[in-house]
Amino acid sequence: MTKFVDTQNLKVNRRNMLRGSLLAGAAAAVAGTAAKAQPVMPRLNIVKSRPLPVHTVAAEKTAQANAKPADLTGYTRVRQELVQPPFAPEHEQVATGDPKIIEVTMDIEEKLMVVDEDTGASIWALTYNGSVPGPLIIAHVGDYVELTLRNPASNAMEHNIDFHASTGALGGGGLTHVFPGEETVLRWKAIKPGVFTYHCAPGGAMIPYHVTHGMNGTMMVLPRDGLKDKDGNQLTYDKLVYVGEQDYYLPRDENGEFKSYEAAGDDYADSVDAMRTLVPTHSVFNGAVGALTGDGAIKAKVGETVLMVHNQANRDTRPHLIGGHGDFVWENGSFGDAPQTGLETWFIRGGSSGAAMYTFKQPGVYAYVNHNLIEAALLGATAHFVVEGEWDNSLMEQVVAPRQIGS
Ligand SMILES: [Cu+2]
Repeated sequence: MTKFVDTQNLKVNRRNMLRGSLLAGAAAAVAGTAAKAQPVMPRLNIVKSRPLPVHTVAAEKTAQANAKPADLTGYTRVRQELVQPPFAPEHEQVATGDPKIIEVTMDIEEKLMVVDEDTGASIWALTYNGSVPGPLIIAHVGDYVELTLRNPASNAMEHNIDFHASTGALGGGGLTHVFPGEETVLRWKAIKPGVFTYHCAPGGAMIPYHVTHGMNGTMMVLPRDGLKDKDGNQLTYDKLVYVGEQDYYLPRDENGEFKSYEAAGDDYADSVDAMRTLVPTHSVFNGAVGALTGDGAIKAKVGETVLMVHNQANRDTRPHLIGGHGDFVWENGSFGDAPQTGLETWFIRGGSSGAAMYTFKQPGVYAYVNHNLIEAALLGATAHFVVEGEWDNSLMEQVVAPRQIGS
């Protein structure tokens, strides 16, 4: 059936990891590695990156060509059509039937995106399926996820994917390096329930470069019998909202203006310098300032329960729903743990996803922010929920509208 381990690819993958940069693609091609597409090289002024020992060691451990094939007897195949954030693909909250093989496809797209219309700040984003964050993928414990990852020949760079939800081979990162013009198929079993980050990790400084250019997203693995509170009572949601928080480090020119570049990868050297400051120029939801406000605001109704899934692949964040709460919160993302209850703000570690559930009790506009309010107001980390319904005076009432004191 599907190839288990492609030793030809492994050799190339290992070279990439050792070198940890885009140059590895060209080197492999020049060295005569058979049948590898010559990547189209952007005009890069590459800083030589030192590969991290952990990557070289782990990559060698993936070369287990004599491993037994997985027994897929009894599994049926279903295709999951991925959708753009903040939406979720069609899914069951409680699984029916036996575990399945869930087929998904992601096309890698390197594209120029406006980050902030007001300043014209833009980035050659590196994306899964064209969006920042990449699409939400949903499975249940016991299912297999079978991903076809395609890197079109029109792209400039090598990419891969590391699923924090998966087990082994750098989360699949060691088995999925694809050059422009290549595709690969990875199948892994979901054995841990929760929401987990996935991200690109080509090696060395290319790892943070790709992650801070948008190449990350969330994999959600539900327990087969759905979400539960600490007493085992079923928790269900009417709507799932998927927010990806993205820190960008956009290079500026000598006048402080954001620089623009002609092609994906052209900003590499400048980006490495900007990333070294650890100070993001932007921290936005779903790719751009205002992506989830105005026309992009999320709609809900009083009485509706919303599951807010929040991804931050690189940097700590602290989501807060202004005017509401986290009724049930899995801030570390693990659905294997009982959710915390009644939180005002929750903490999501960089390199993870978290989830919070809330039932709206009042109509109006709610701001969903990173409650580092500097990041919310100045860097872009704000979304809006617009909630319809009837106001409940028993919960809040404006007894006296603002007026002159003493009038
Ligand atoms: Cu990538």
